[in-house]
Amino acid sequence: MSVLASPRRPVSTWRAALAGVLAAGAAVAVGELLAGLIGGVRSLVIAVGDQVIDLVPSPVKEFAIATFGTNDKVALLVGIGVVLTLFAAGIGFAGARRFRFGALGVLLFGAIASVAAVNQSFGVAAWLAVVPAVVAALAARVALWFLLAPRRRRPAGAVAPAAGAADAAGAAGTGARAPGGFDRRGFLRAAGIVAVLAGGAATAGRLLQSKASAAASRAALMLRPADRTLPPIPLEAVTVDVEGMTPFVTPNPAFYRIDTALQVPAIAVDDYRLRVTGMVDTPLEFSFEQLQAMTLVESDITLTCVSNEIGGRLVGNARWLGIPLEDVLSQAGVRDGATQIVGRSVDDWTAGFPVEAAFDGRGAIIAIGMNGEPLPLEHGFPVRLVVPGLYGYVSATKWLTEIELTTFEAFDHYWVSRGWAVKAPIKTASRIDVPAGLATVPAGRVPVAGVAYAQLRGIERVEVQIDDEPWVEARLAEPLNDVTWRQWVYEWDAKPGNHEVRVRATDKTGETQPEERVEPIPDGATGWHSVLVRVTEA
Ligand SMILES: Nc1nc2c(c(=O)[nH]1)N[C@H]1C(S)=C(S)[C@@H](COP(=O)(O)O)O[C@H]1N2
Ligand SMILES: [Mo]
Repeated sequence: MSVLASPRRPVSTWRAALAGVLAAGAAVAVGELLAGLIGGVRSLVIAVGDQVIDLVPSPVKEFAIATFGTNDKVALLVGIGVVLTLFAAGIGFAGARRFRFGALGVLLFGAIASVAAVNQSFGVAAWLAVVPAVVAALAARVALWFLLAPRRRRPAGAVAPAAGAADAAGAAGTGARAPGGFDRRGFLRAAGIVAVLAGGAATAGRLLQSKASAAASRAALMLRPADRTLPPIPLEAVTVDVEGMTPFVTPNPAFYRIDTALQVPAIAVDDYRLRVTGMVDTPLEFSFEQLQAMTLVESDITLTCVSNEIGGRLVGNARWLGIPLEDVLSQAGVRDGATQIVGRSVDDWTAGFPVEAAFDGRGAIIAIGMNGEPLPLEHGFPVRLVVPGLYGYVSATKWLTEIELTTFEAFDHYWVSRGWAVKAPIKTASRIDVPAGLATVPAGRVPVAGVAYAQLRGIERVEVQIDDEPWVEARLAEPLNDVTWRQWVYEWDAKPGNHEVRVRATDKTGETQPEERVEPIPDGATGWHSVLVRVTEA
């Protein structure tokens, strides 16, 4: 390594400085990545920042707050960035003269970060807290060496290889050294490689950290019990006792998930804000605590997706905990003329539904809980909307950050601007769950069972048809309410052979599901669900 310590020709100042800054960038990026990968370990930037805050005398802190106000933290991070950049440029400059000086700078750097990391990590062993700082310092040293190291020169007359990386191999054995390593293009390429690697690592680290902090925030959250509770669900009454039957309450991990989010948005409760905006008398803003302090109600609601095919599984039933949407809107005061309530998520997805749906007593809620837990991250943690009777794409905004009062003329929400219907009440549907399609069962008594729903209207009747026989009525379990699904069963006396079993439901307005099959787009599928069953000799 002695050759590294004494390059014959110093590299240019800008190159040395850039090498130092990029090495520091690599260190910061590695710190972010490890903070994302190792639970409880903090970002090096944040650890150093918190350490600075701890060390700074309070008059300086007060000055900072007075000067920068709520931007004081941004100002601190910018300050750290500037100092770090200058320090890093210095390291690059020193390293270009003598690599060991640069390495010493990196070591100092790593030591400061280590001390900060140990002091600022809570509930993490010191040896673990120090890992990101140590690895970051190593990464900085490697990056610095990569950018400043001398390369073997090509033997005279050799054909220049296309890729700079081949230089060293092509020149092995000549012993000639080119101090300062790369030519200009080679250096820029190397600098680009370091920058891209660092950028990727930092981005991945930030994403992992926000996910981890949202998960930690959810794990630590104890929801307040409801002010208006519901009695436990009388499962005996609302279910049919058939093996393999769909559970009445869908367990959270089994609840269907539909959204446009590639990466589940991660919001920690402490960072959460809900704004009520647009055509209201008083725009409002709520923290999670403020929302949770409002009247909390429980509500059993079956949610479904407009994209659900006939007989599909994009439907689930949960006991939600939340604040009546009406309460929040009444507090803000909805102005005359507002016709549409738009829910906007943290990732700027939108859904919109009529204002009446918040005030007609159907029980639209701003939900914070699902089946006795905080909302799962994939189902909108920490806050979402649930509106009985409406398909999810117009109503059920997850990761809700804004409720905007507007008109239907003024705004097309996400799926409306992509060709789906503006008004999307849930259509009456019924599904055969048992026996499964293409099942083989022995002849004799075969229970045919499933679910049916007609949110807001309620299910009046479910009928089953075997092949071309007349329709026969199934036995309905008790309804829990008119916005949840209802189970049904028909005791079929199955004869050997292949049979088609069909179902249709009628709602309490007397409407029976139409036979005609239509596709989900633009406002939900119609048609009768059927399954083919093979019945063998008993
Ligand atoms: N932020 C956000 N909320 C959203 C969506 C989305 O893409 N982004 N999809 C909606 C759709 S189409 C449906 S059917 C429901 C599904 O809710 P779930 O995933 O909790 O079952 O969420 C709705 N809320
Ligand atoms: Mo949906």
